[in-house]
Amino acid sequence: MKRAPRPSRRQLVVAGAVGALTLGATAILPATNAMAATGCAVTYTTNSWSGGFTASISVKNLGDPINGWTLGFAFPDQGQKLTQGWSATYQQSGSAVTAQSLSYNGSLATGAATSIGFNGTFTGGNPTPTSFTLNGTVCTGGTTPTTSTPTTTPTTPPPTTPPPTTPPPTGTTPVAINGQLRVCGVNLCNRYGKPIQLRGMSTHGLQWFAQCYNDASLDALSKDWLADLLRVSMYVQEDGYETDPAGFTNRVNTLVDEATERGMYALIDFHTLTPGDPMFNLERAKTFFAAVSARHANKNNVIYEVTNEPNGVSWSTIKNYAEQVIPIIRANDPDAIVIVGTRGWSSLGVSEGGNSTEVINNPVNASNIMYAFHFYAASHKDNYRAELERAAARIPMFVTEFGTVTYTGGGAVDVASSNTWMDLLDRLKISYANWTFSDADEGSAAFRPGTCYGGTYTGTSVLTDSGNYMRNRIRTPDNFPTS
Ligand code: IDC
Repeated sequence: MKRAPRPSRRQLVVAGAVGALTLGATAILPATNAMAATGCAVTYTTNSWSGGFTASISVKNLGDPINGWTLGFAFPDQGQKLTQGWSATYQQSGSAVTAQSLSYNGSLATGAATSIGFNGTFTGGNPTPTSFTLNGTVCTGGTTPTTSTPTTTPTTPPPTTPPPTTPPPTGTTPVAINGQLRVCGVNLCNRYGKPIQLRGMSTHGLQWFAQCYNDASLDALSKDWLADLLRVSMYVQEDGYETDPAGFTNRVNTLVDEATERGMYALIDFHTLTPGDPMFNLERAKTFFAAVSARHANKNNVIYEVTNEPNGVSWSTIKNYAEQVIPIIRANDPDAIVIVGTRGWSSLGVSEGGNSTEVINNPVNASNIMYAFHFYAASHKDNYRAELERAAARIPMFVTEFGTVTYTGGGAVDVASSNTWMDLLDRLKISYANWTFSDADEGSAAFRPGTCYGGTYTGTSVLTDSGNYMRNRIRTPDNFPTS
């Protein structure tokens, strides 16, 4: 493709807590003919807090279409350290940083842009780099021509490729609207790049309540409860996965397929609980996640939760475990979100006397990940809420399990505490799955005992207090943003 050079332009805009800038100027002309036209424009925006910052980067290709890209830049200050990135694979060496495209955002047509970002720490100064390269070309906002005779008067106007737009939804289910999700900043974002909250239910242990998961119950979850999410809770011990790996893998796969058919997101929970050290199950986790990620690699609705509730172990052990399991998932399903449990039964450490600082200062070395937080409303109150809110401003949080009752899974619904929790999650757009979509004989179960042998799951007559409470919260309109 031959194109005329554009007039040079240069602009610098500074905005935001630390700064935002757009770079633009004519690029250096190549000496050879018939080179692909190259050119790029980068917008880099940061938000900072004491010691940390989030960078949001828009990368626009102004040259010929490219398939795979590497963005390069240098932090102006050696004290800046990239901690967790998303939508690209990041590497930092000294102050030099590279961000490499992933399979889903590597292709950029002429004029197309994609958004990536990361969290970082800094000791002071301005964390805004001043120069970027895309596949080695300095991003000056201009285009380089394909010929070495740039003085020729252009005979064709510059291309008028419209900005890329995400196609409108093809259906009304949560997955049809939101598509492949990704982490952006501290949020869970849909295919329009907009933060969303998923609201849904967790199964009970598949080894005990298989009878509760069938077409009728899952139809009720999707069409009567209007849930966005099914968490598939596969215990590893307590007569779970370890007793029949192939059988439990099949059950999980079947339930993921059932969620997919109904346009719901599926959260695959490797439900470790006792023992609390996830390393006890490392080899099982590797085998299991290799199988399920291969099976669901082409789906856009699967989220992986690599360990349910680590307890009695350090954050560094959990992180080490996650960093061994995540690459196995990524090898098959590179763009899926992975959720990592936190210390103290996924309490961000609070239930073991800690807090989220250990995670914020030492995040899992992987992109597109979130951290799990669990609570039981009758047991866990203001100090847990405060810690979740503090963490959620820094790292992406997902409430993969919670109860309206006590942490034993039993007792009465604590309406006041549950309301406060739900309002907090809604306000922060934190996604959640409630324990449990089952008829277990315990206060946390949504259905009255015996429901799963009856065949009817819709309406309120089959529900417990907790089920009724959760159905009311979940079935309000989602209002997912679509532009
Ligand atoms: C509980 C179940 C209960 C079961 C017990 C042990 O409700 O029927 O006997 O596990 O397996 C969690 C765990 C979750 C617990 C739940 C309630 O993730 O497995 O389920 N809970 O105790 N963390 C905090 C509470």
